[in-house]
Parts: sequence; C-alpha cells; structure tokens
Amino acid sequence: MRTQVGIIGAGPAGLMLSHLLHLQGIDSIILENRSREEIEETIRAGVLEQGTVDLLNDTGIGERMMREGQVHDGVEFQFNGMRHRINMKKRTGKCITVYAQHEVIKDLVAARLEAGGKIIFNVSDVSLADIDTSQPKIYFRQNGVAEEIDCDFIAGCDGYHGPSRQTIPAKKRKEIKHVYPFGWLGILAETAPSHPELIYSNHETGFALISTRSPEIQRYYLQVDPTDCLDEWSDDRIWTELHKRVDMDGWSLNDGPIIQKSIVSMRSFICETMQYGRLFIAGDAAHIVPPTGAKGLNLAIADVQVLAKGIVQYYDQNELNLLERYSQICTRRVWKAQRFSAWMTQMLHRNFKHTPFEYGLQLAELDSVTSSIAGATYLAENYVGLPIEW
Ligand code: RFL
Ligand code: PHB
Repeated sequence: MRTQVGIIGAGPAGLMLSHLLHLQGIDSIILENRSREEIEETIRAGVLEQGTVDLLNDTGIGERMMREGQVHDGVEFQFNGMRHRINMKKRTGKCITVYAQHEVIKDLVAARLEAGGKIIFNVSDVSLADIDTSQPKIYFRQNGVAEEIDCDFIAGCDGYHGPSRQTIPAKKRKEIKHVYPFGWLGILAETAPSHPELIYSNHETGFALISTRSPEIQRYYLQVDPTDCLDEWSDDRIWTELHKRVDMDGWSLNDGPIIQKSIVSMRSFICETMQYGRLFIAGDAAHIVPPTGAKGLNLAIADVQVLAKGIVQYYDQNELNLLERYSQICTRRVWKAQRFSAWMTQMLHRNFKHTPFEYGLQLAELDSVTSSIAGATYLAENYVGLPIEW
C-alpha cells in the first residue's frame, strides 16, 4: 500500500489529522489495533475547549456536538464549605462544551468513512521503519497477513503505549515524568444532572468532581489512593464519599444506578522532541497530563492542527518551515498545559502528608484565585484553552 501520510492510532489525534488532511486533498491511511466498536465505546474525556469546538464546527463535524453537547459559561470551585463560581465567558469571552470523547470519535469515524477515508481496524504488530529517510514505512498485520505501507510522513498518534515514540532513537528524545500520589475513581451514573455546571471540590477527605454527560447520565470523579482496586469501592461507599465531599446545606447530589466505574492514576509525561526525521508524534504519544485541567484531548487536537498545517505547507509550497518548527510550537503549549494541570491538581487534591499549615495555604490559594478578578481570569484563560502560538 502507498499513501501520503501513514497515521498510527484512531484516537482523537489520528482521526482529526486524517480529516484535516482530507479537507486539503491529502491522502492518509489510519491503522488502529482495536475494533471500531471498542474505540467508539471507551469512556474518557468530556470537556472540549473553545478552540476544539471551533475546529470541529469549522471543519463540518460539529453538528451533533452542537445539538447534544452542553455549553458551560462558568465553572465552580468548592472548599471550606462554600462554592465560588468563575464566569469564564465574562472573563475570557469563551466557554467550554461538555461532549464525551467517544462521541467525538464516532463523529470523526463516520465523517472519514463517509468521505471514503481508509481506517484499518484490528491490526497487530505495527512497526515503523526508515523514519530518517524520505520514504518511511509502516509494517503491520491484518488478519494475520503481513502488510506494508510506504508513505511520505508518519504520524504517531498511538497513545502513550504505542510503538511510534519508541522508534525515535533513545539518544534523540528526552522523556520527563512526574507521578502524583492521587488516583481518580470515575463513574457514570443514571440520574438527572445535579448542577448546571462542573463542580471541582477540595474537601478535607479528598477531591471530588461533578461533571455530566447528558440529561440522563452523569459523570462523577472521586480522589482515591492510586493503588486502590475497584472491588474496594462498593457503590454504597462511592455515594457516601461523594455526598460527603460535595453536599452542602440545602443541596444534595443526585444519585442513581452506577453503570460504569474505573480507576486511573495521575501522572505528567512529556517527550521532548515530537519529531524525528519523517516521524511526527502527537497527543498522548508525546505527552500525558493529569485530568484535573481537562487538557489531554484538547492538546491532542491542537497538535494535529499544527501538524496538518505543516504537511499542507510541504505539499503546496514544497516548504518544510512549519514542519521543522512542529515540535517547538507544540511543546511550548504543552508545557503551559502541564503547568496548568499540575497547578489544578495540587490546588484541588487533598495531600494527606501535608501539615495543617500546608493545607491552610492550599485553601487560601483557592480563595485567592476565586476571589480576585485577575486570579479568576488567569484560571479561566487556561481552562478554556490557550491560543496556538505559531
Ligand atoms: P488515544 O485516545 O489514546 O488514541 C490512541 C489510539 O491509538 C491506538 N493504538 C494503536 N494502534 C495501532 N497500533 C498500535 N500498536 C497502537 N497502540 C495504540 C489506541 O487503540 C487508540 O485508539 O490518544 P490521542 O488521540 O492522543 O488522544 C488523547 C486523549 O484520548 C486523552 O488525552 C484524553 O482522554 C485525556 N482526558 C481528558 N482530556 C481532555 O481534553 N478533557 C477531559 O475532560 C479529559 N478527561 C481524560 C479525562 C483522560 C482520562 N483517563 C481515562 C486517563 C478523563 C479521564 C478519566
Ligand atoms: C469529564 O467530564 O470527564 C471531565 C471533566 C473535567 C475534567 C476531567 C474530566 O477536569
């Protein structure tokens, strides 16, 4: 097989890249090691930055998001038994939209297939070769049969565990990691929304986050020990903890049947260089942020916006300038998102090793940010998404 851009991974990064390239007449093939059903059902992110929403709309795939997604002008922070609202719209002119990642995936897959795009699902043994030449290759197996794709560029959009990043020689990549002593237990519950906006709560027994998915399904998260197992968290224990961390005088969280639960650990990771030869890595393949800032999917989409523009510049003008700056443009913005995500994580989670003095400072920081126009504007600017600095 031959294509202009070989894309590994049908997550938000790979699918959006293929879509953007297609709109500019550039051909790509996506290789995905899971099935279509699996990628369309995996529960992950929920918050889309304004820039992500604008891109989906501008490229013709925002219709269902505009119908079913929920636009939030503000976000709430709860601590010391009080709630404080940050009006993002007023502070920045921008909003966030709550629309599940797997719905974005469904919309992108449908758009690619409808336009004749090629996504090969259920592949195995993907490996990359000749990435430092002008004709890189991807080897893989489909139904057990060995196949090869020759391409001009490879986009490694295969998440943290995919093979792309590992293909960059170890000496040429610097990997920086940080592990937080926190985990998130996430649930989907069948009940009506409890509150019109997201609530991030710092309670003395731990962090909790109230989010939503639809008028019928709600998404809640609890800070847990990252080594906890799901069988230690009965539904009763989850509801007791959630109520304790978010209920207030005269307000109680809606509960209902729990239809999904999972635990994730929290870490930051960044690979410094997102390019080697003709290989460009994007999204979680290149960086991971803790979910407290709601940035992961949005960073993946921003990366491929830069990459697509660089590839278009190459084919249109035979000019490599933007592609050569890809890594620098993206990592600068990724570091800012890392900082914001680490800040939100540290400010909102209960660190049980903290002294009473450190806990007091943490609450005072939340108080300072939410009670100052400058503080609230700063948080809101980052939350709704920073611009790409080309
Ligand atoms: P993905 O989504 O992991 O997609 C990578 C794809 O590559 C495939 N793959 C391979 N394919 C072929 N061969 C191989 N050898 C392969 N190895 C892997 C995988 O099957 C997969 O389909 O990466 P991408 O596209 O970079 O997207 C990143 C986002 O998925 C991720 O950052 C977000 O989900 C993070 N995240 C959030 N991001 C937000 O922007 N807003 C949020 O509100 C938000 N909330 C979250 C989150 C992540 C969470 N978890 C589960 C870690 C909440 C949670 C709980
Ligand atoms: C979600 O709705 O899944 C969600 C919301 C906010 C976050 C992370 C995840 O910070």
